[in-house]
Amino acid sequence: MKNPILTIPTAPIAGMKPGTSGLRKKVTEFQQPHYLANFVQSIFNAVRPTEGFTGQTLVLGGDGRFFNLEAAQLIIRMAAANGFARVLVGQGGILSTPAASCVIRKHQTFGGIILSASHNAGGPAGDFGIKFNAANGGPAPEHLTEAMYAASQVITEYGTVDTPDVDLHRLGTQDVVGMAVEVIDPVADYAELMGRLFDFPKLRALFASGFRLRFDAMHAVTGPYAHAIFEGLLGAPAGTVVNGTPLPDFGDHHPDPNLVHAKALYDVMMGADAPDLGAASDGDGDRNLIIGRGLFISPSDSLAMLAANAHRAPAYAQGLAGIARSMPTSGAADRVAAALGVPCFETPTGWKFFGNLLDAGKVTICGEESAGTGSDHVREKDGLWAVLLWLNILAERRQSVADIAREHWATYGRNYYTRHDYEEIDTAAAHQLMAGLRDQLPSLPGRTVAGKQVQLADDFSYLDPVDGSVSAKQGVRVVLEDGSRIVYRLSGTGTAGATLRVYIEQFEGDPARHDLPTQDALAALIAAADELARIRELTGRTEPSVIT
Ligand code: VG1
Ligand code: CO
Repeated sequence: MKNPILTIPTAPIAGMKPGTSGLRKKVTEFQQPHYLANFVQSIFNAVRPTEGFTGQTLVLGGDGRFFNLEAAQLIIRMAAANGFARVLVGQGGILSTPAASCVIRKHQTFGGIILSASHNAGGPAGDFGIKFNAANGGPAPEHLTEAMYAASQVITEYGTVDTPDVDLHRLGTQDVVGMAVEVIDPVADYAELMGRLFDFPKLRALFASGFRLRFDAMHAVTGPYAHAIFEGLLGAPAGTVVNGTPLPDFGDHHPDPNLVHAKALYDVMMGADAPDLGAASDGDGDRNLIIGRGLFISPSDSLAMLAANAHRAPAYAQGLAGIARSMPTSGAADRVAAALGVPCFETPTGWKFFGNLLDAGKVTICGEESAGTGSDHVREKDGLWAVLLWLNILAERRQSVADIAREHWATYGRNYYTRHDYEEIDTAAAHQLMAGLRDQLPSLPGRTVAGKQVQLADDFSYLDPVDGSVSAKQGVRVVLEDGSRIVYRLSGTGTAGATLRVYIEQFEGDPARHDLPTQDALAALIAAADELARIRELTGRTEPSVIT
């Protein structure tokens, strides 16, 4: 019989450097001959143990976007050729990012490949992405993504097998040249984990008492999870979950749960007869948007409020070991950590930097200003987890989201916070802008910005307290004498031009001033941010594309 394993000669393709979260490119780029195969083989080459993949299991799933199914078939073939014993794949190729992390950990596998470009648009003209998570269930740390990139620059061949497609819709085990492909229910393991973390009987009682949730799955991956958990296990009425069917192009929307792309949800929550809680998630289910009746909760505030109240959910009843937040995320969580008497860690942007802290047991809850919150239950941020924790807190406190927020600010003070994104600006202009800021850094301390003295101006560098690795150039920050901050960095997830993110924060201790519109409260700093970086002048933009 002819050997079904094929070794295909190939050559390096430029530009395969993973960004903040995996390799993201236009679908059309991934569709080029050998492109996906080159990167998958580069992953395998970078992570292969000396003894090979014999006996190892790979987890595979994605957010349901266009090109996921073709990619899944190729990866299964390549896993077989590379010697894996088993692939666990979500039915229909579906696994949310947090569910993939859960499956990797629960089944003690080698790791997993997640097919997603997260909040980026999908469809044939949209984006595709691929990321590798290690055995702890977390995103590959920087030394591994660097190794993948290095492997992609010297690749000469990849392995695949000449076999028909597996049926990804049929649950159960199929054989691919001696490798077992097990198609699993993408929701089951994850739902079971959520049931252990939270007080489901109490949440059922909450919904039975008439509590109203509106969850917008944005036609992305959380639809099946949200239907099964909220409307199934917790008995919320049908219609609680909207846009709950994953579509390859997300219904032609960006699956980004922010105030631009989830505007419909925002409008419902600000309208008459709004539900008690509005929430949304992104393409791959790791982000969350939280809106109370009449009040948007900034992700930075949500992290702080969840941390302050986490002990009300069974999983966190014993308290928190510590809290971690990404550098641009507001200091609201730091105030909670201080009150709890636990450490607060400041990491670069991207969930991969939380993995070591979580593995070492140094932190229990982590979060990013970009609507990512999670805990030590998996090694990814987790959108539905955040919604369930909010629900559990609401069920215990029996107060509105707005009342909880106002009490929180009265206790800890309010960190007014906003992020301004300038999307798809000219790449050269973006780099010029950042270089201009870096040049100013030495002369900024002592200067007056927005009426206050600059206390610290630097390009954030992170020393990982667990493995001692250093990640430099993680964002320019200008900190004023009262702790107010302006932070600038370029996005590492876009696929067209550059995206400048400007993060602005100011603390307000006086409860009489806790109800200002955020953009008004921060107006002086917003103007100063433009002046310092010459944003209008260099980008030609008069306003941000997205304000959160
Ligand atoms: C963005 C966010 C970052 C997040 C990353 C991945 O990165 O700012 O906080 O971890 O997306 O999230 P960047 O480099 O574009 O700022 V997701 O939901 O795309 O996996
Ligand atoms: Co995401």
